[in-house]
Amino acid sequence: MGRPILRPTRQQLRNSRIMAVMLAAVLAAGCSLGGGEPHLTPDLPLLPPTTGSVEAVISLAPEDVPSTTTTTTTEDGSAADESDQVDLVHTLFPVVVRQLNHDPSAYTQGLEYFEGRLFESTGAPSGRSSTIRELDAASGGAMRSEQIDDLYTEGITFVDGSLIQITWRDGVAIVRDPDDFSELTRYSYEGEGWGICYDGRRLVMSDGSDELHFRDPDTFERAGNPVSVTLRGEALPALNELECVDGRVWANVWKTDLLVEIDLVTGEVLTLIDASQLGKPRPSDPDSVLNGIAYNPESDTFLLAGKDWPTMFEVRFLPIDEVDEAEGAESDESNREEEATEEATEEENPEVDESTERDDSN
Ligand SMILES: [Ca+2]
Repeated sequence: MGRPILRPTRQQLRNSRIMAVMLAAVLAAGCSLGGGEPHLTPDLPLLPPTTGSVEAVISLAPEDVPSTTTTTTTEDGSAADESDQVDLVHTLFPVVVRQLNHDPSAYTQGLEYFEGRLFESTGAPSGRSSTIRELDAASGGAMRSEQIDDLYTEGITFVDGSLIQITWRDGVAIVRDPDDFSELTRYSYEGEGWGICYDGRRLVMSDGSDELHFRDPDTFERAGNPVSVTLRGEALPALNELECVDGRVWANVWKTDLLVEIDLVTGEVLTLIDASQLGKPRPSDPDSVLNGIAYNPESDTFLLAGKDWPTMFEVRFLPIDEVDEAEGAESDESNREEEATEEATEEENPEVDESTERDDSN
């Protein structure tokens, strides 16, 4: 059964394009995202935190962005148009296909599907306790939650059916049985742990810097050299929650509304996702940032979350231009689907369609 698709408005799309261009400009200017003290001591955000700031920029930008075209002189004296560089990184927009509930007291650090089941790891800011949870993959509600009092837990992933949960500054990774969360073993490691994913061969781990480290899935020992992640040639720090998909890695960029798709061989960012319009209004706490990305191979969709957000979003990433061009027609189609869904639900009762209920809930 088709489900209503929430489409961004033209204004949101224009904002998105300009945000992407601004990101490129800020990074090109060498602006640091800052490091250390993650989650507790926020640095200045990379991008303007409010829509208002973006709209102020819109008034200065021509209708058709990207608008940062500049001409520079190369070493051989010829002129180079930098607008070509902007186009090398694709910017996509998350189109919401379904909303799921999320515990508004869950400080999301890791989100992962495993064989159709959904798991979440939460951190422990301001005296809260860390947790490991299994969520209802259909509704998002917590089915099981185990409190972890002595660790500040971060990202999670699965290797051979076992769940691996890393910690921020405790220097340990806990291997758990996903059915009862019992500890099977634990590994020690140097440095901080932020995000982790498994590409089928190696564990990939972030530590808040611009580097991704590789580890042996059987020993948790370092495996090979880390890869430095760059966006248009500039280091991209503050890589947070990770998701391995088809040999590439997706990452939340901490304290921003951006996700990036990273080539693990070159470290280059291939795709930018601007999620600045997702989940608004959001919790007022400045630490309640977008974080948590899980790929569901069964539906070929991504699930995005935020720290202490009341809602998670199942999304597809769509090229902005395609959304822009198709917006009108698809919006009409979406309305027809929504009406058809409502009619079908009314006719097919008494079994209430849970998915329809969820579309209306937060
Ligand atoms: Ca993940």
